[in-house]
Amino acid sequence: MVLTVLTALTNCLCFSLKYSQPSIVKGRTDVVAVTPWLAPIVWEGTFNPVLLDSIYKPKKISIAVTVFAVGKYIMFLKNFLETAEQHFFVGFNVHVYVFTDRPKEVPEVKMADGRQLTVRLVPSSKRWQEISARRMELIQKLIDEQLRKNSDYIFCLDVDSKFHDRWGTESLGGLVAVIHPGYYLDNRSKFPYERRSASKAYVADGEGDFYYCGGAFGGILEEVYLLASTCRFNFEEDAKNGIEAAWQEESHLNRYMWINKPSKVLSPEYLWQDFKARNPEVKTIRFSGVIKNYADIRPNV
Ligand code: 5GW
Ligand code: MN
Repeated sequence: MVLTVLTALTNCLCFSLKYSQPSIVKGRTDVVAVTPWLAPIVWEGTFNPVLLDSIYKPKKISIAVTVFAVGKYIMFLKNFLETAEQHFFVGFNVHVYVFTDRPKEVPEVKMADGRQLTVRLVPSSKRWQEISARRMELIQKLIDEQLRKNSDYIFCLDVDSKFHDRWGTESLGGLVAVIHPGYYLDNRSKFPYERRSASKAYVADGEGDFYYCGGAFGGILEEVYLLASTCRFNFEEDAKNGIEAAWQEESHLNRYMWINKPSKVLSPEYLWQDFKARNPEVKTIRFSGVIKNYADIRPNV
């Protein structure tokens, strides 16, 4: 008993923290902060960042990040890494794994103590669909070969994006998905799910909860491992049958999240798009996709 109490005390610094009293009747009323399967939907104003950090700090967690910068997409990496230093899990152990075919062009970005970067070489590819197909496989391999030894959580993020505000411990969960900023006000019939039943990414009419981003997902290693291996398998099955889902791995991810409900859902604050005007319920933008000139950056397809 004494031991339990001691452990409980050392496991959370929140007992010594002064913070405003939580309420179960007052809070944000303009957004929904919980899914019908009782997963939190993380919006600004629904959590206390200082309290959350104090809960996770003594656990000495490590967060792995995967980011692909293949071909000309290497040009986005500097901004991504520099802004991650300012906003992504500041004060925690973060290990960024950069997958690139241009290791010499990986920028030198000064990282704080407890943060590091590793470059993993990938072959160049003319067709994005090939890179995309291999992304899940490479994430799976990374978890197998490296992460089980040194990481607790993983986030897989698009490189053509940057951080503007805190992305931290409030985002941690078993299986974490981000709501796509382009569709969250729409009826599910408008979601760009894969609609052909021949595809393993198929979502039927009248099905689907939300439309999630392919550009950011994460969670604990084992959950992301299952996601990556399932999406990879389904992607390859489709390829064998000569079918490619409407939005490639994003379609497979959406199918996966329909079957396996995420245990934490991040609001579109966690992946906005720079070309989109901010809606009133979006009180802060934490991470956003930058505007890109497709003709400049994509290989010829
Ligand atoms: C993407 C589309 C067509 C051709 C090439 C690519 C591509 C994507 C590429 O040449 N190199 C590369 O590293 N990527 C990675 O895939 C980047 O991490 C990128 O952020 C991610 C997803 O592709 P995006 O960002 O172009 O997709 P959208 O849906 O965010 O526009
Ligand atoms: Mn992107």
